[in-house]
Amino acid sequence: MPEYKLIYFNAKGTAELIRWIFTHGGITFTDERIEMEDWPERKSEMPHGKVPVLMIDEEPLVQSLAIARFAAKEAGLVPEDNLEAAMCDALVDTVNEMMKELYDNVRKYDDDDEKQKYFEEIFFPNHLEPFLKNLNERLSEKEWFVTDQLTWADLMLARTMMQITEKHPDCLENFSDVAAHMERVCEVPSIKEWIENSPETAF
Ligand SMILES: N[C@@H](CCC(=O)N[C@@H](CS)C(=O)NCC(=O)O)C(=O)O
Repeated sequence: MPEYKLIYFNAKGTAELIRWIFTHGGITFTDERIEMEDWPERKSEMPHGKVPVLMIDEEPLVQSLAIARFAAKEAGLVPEDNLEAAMCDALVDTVNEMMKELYDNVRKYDDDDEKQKYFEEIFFPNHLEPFLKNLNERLSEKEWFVTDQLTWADLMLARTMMQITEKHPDCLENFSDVAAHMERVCEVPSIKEWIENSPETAF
């Protein structure tokens, strides 16, 4: 087994899914967290000046989703079946695209009230709500999103729903099956233990 070192900020951000995947797979990794004040001098060490970076022995792997997919394969969280694996990718890409839309827009506003207004008046009705309706229907019939077992797509979904509900606690009010899915993932013993013991961070 190679040595894994995941380099990111002292934050959850786009690294937390990768941490969940390694943890769930019982794969040992070094969780290197860079403090913001050290970033200017560390940035030039990273292949594209960005994190997360996964060092696999001496080899750097970049891009959070490429790293997560790699880790998920190592952890047995990607289905063997090609179509089921693609279904996982499709959900992960959809969630990622939606979150990019959210972050690209909220960063335009300095004021928290304006961010909230954008969320309530634009993001929720146009992006999140239609997605949740679809998802809720599927999850009313299935325990896990793609197969009858947990995949990395379930982890991506639950992690993202946690992130959203931390800031907007009511948004799953009408989507009880999505809320139940998030709770189900958080009750998986490995994930539960990680959540309980991971450091408090600003984001
Ligand atoms: N598409 C890349 C984006 C990488 C990225 O923008 N990372 C941010 C943190 S989430 C970063 O390194 N920001 C610091 C900087 O650009 O100096 C990925 O998913 O890994």
